[in-house]
Amino acid sequence: MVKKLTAIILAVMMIVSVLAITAVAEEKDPVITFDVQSSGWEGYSRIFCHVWAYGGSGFFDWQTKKERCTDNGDGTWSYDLASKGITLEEGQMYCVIFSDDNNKETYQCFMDTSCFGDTLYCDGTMTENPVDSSKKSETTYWKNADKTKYGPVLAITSIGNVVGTACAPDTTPYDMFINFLKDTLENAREFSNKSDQELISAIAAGLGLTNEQVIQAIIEADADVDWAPAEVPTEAPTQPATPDEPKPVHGDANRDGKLDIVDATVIQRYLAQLITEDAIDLDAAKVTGRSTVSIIDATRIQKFLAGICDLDGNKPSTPDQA
Ligand SMILES: [Ca+2]
Repeated sequence: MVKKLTAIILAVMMIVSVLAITAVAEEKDPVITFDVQSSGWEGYSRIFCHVWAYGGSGFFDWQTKKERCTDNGDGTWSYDLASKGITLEEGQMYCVIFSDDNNKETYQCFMDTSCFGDTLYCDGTMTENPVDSSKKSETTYWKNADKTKYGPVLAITSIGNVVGTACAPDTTPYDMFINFLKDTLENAREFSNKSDQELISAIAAGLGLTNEQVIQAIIEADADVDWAPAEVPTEAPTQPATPDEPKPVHGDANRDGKLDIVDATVIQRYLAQLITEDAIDLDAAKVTGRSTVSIIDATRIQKFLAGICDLDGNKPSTPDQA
């Protein structure tokens, strides 16, 4: 009986140890590879890899000895993080740039420990430097990773172009847009040669923002922009196309002859006592027909601009009412 038990225990131990070996074998070595051939770079003699913790600093100085990669002889070069003394922490996001000794470099790409064993390749497109629009670098993607998480870093550039595919873990496209409105819009206006309408519509499309989100962000950033939704969103299930006949312009709270997002903002500023009665047409602002102007009027204008209802608050899908 004792012998039999021992045999069973031995058998179980063997199975456990085999499983443990399998688990270890599936863990990838901390090596990342760059498909230099896909970059079209020529005449280089060295390839370097620069890795840094997102939001932090690099492990080594740019193109120093510890950043040198190893030539695999097949057009790819690898960087063995362990051999350079780098340990990546689980759950931390990192960025990586490969470069050569001819001033060529890739655009920053997100990575973490799940990218070990993977290869970065170029798809032939160039990415505008988010800070300096005169600089462009090679766009890279991981062969086996989700582009929206580990791809080229999503950003709105200094002149208002959306670049990259992977949103940073500590922000959202919506927050990026608000920061753009607050910090970068003026610069983008000056150097992009685009109207507010073109700039903001392109950014919204690039970031996947809805008209409602754009309107909300404009209000939140307190930005004075000349933008209106180009199309009625099709989120409502039975929503027909906007009728062709022009609607009467109520709600022109700032008396500039048109109804747009600025009017909702003017109402909010008035309610917050940031402007006086002189700067608002109170009669025009009472779009809901109440005796005093309220936040409901501003909201009604926002919903109208987003195509959710008409200025009377009716859904566009009820044309048969009297
Ligand atoms: Ca107006």
